[in-house]
Amino acid sequence: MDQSPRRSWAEPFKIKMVEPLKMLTQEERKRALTGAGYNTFLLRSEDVYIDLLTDSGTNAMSDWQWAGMMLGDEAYAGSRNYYNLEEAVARYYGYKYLVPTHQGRGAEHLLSRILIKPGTYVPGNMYFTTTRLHQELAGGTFVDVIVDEAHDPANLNPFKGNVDLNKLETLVKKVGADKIPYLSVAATVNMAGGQPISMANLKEVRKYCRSKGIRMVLDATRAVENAYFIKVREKGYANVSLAKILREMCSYTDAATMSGKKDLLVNIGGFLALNEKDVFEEARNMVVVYEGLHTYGGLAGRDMEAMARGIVEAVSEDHMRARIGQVEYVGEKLIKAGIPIVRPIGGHAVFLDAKVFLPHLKQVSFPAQTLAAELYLESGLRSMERGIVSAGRNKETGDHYYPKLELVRLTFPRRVYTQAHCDVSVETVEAVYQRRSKIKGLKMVYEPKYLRFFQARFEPTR
Ligand code: PM9
Repeated sequence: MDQSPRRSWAEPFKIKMVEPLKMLTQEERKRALTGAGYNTFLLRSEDVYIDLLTDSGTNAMSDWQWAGMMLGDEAYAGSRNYYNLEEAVARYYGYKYLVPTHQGRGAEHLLSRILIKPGTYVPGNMYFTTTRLHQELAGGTFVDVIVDEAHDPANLNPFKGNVDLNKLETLVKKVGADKIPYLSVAATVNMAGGQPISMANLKEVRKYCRSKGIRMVLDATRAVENAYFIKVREKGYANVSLAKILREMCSYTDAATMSGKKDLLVNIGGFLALNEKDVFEEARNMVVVYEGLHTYGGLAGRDMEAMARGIVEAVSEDHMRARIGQVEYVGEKLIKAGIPIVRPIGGHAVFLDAKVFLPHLKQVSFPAQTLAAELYLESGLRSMERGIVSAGRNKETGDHYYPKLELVRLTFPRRVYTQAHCDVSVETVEAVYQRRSKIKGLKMVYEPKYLRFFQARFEPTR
């Protein structure tokens, strides 16, 4: 990574197509927010000024990816773009077999149905919403085995995504290795604040799992961002390419689920990648039931081509330095302004610590949901709650889970916003911070059964 000829993290691209943005008046924003039940997922995109809801499917594609879209082979079976994707996954991720899916949860669904039997346990380095739900729907129980530091927003451990081997061992001793179909490792860990897992930890966990005959499945959704953190933070990797680091990470696992909508710079797409032939055969059988034929998995040929090309672009050192550089730029400005955020700054987003931001609100008054609503009211900035609402309910007791982390995520789509947009976002957070003591909480007035954060509705408390 030659940094000398360029200032800071400046983007390694120029813009040749633009999409106009508009900002509603405060009165209009208030109406939009009330109409959306104080849930940023229920806002119309047109009513949003800067959209930091998610980095999922919101990326800007390159001219090379758009050119690839024109080469879409829209055959029902055996599209050439499927073979291009298969080759790219084998080369950059190293898995033998590929099953395309419409997005990440399609892959999670297939894998969970195949490997998880009722009464089994799936340990993981923190839960992710869709991943855990598919595990539970298949009859499994998720068990959190991430290091304690991950639950502490202020802890500066550079690898807060690491698996705690003691926690894993305790589970194995308690339930037996034969009750654990696989260990789920995410890189980076979204719900912990985009925190990476180290190569040393992956290696050590692999050794332990091998000795017990436990499979490892990688959630590779943001694995290239994780590879970047390994490169800049872990001893021995400074001069290793991101592509090589990624291959090494994957080599310690048996399979991967992938939401291509993040690292892979596309608007739709995902896959399940495997090394075990029999599991692959099962997945290929099931994909035709739930997604589409095994050579398209719910995607158009052009979507697969864009994703195959995105795989190549994702490991570009310049791209990743600018991508993470932008997130760090925002995070550092917020730290300077005294705003409480999760540290170290994550890969895909800056996470505001709503418990510290709004200390007068109890967790049952949904501080992160409230803060996300206030950011929208302030300037039309859209963010996402990642706290008690996202955590859902314990299926046994019916009570809310009360996660230690009560966060609001400012998530950066790749190659979409400029430094000036970043500055406006920071100013918005600062303005809400100034008036934080006057902010009142919310109550939930509608709660859907699954993944409630998407569609729940709220009203202000008096
Ligand atoms: N992540 C995100 O905004 C999409 C909406 S929230 C459910 O962060 C991981 C680590 C993810 C992820 C989605 C999925 C599911 C799996 N693993 O959205 O189905 O961050 O493509 O992927 C979202 P799909």
